[in-house]
Amino acid sequence: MNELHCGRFVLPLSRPLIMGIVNVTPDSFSDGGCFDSTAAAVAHAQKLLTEGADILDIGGESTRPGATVVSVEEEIRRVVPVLRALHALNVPLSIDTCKPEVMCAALEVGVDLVNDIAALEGRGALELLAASGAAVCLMHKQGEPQTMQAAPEYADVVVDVIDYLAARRDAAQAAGIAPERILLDPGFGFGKTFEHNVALFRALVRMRQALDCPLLVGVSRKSMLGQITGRPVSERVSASVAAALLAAQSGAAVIRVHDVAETADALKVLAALELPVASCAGLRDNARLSV
Ligand code: 7PJ
Repeated sequence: MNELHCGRFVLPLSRPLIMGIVNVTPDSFSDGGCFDSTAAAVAHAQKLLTEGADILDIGGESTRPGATVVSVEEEIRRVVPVLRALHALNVPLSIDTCKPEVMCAALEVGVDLVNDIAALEGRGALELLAASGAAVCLMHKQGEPQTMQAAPEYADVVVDVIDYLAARRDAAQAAGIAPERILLDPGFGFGKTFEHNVALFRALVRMRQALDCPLLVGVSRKSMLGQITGRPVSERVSASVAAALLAAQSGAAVIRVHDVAETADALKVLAALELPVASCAGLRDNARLSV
């Protein structure tokens, strides 16, 4: 599949797409209340567009580990005015929610993609999406955001995640969602230890092949990058850009990021300079031989 059918748009997947994160949450993971009004969220979204975002992902509930649950009414109150304002801009709009009622309200406004960390497991969510023209991102998580980092366990994290995503992809298709409308996401940080996240990142190429479906990767500013660099959230831009680049090189179709301008530059460098995979391996082998 080399295009994504995404509501009003058909997006080519010949290069990795940048999904820019727009939080409309006072308690959000890293934007912490800076963009909690409609006007500020819309302004932030416009900035991300000028920086090179291909898709805007609007979220009204923080799903960071330990975050509190937001009511349906409150989430709709946060996101719908922002979606309405952005809809007129004619750019691909995504709603980041796991609540079918919020999906419904967002689809009524005309969002092009539903980004669901619960992979359309909510009651009526599959049917809702099937009846729309929107694309969907089906993400893997273990447990619920409030408790998921307590003690995540897997028989084999890569196999378990592939099996889950394959089952949700099949359920979506059986409900009537066409394959060209589906993205899959291993869900970095959602009920995963550092080692689980590393194993999944290293398996991106394998996952892409096993699932035969474009992948979305979201590692921007996440704790795994804090563990690697020892830096707090506010200082994880460089690590996030490095991880975005590696995800793109591993074949990710969509990269979900906070820092759009920096990621866009990095992806331009990748597009201009990328060596064929085989010759990269050759160089690495040569380098090893010469030391
Ligand atoms: C993800 C997400 C992710 C998808 C969040 C954060 C936490 N949606 N929503 N994938 N993460 N599809 O941005 O740190 O990884 S919220």
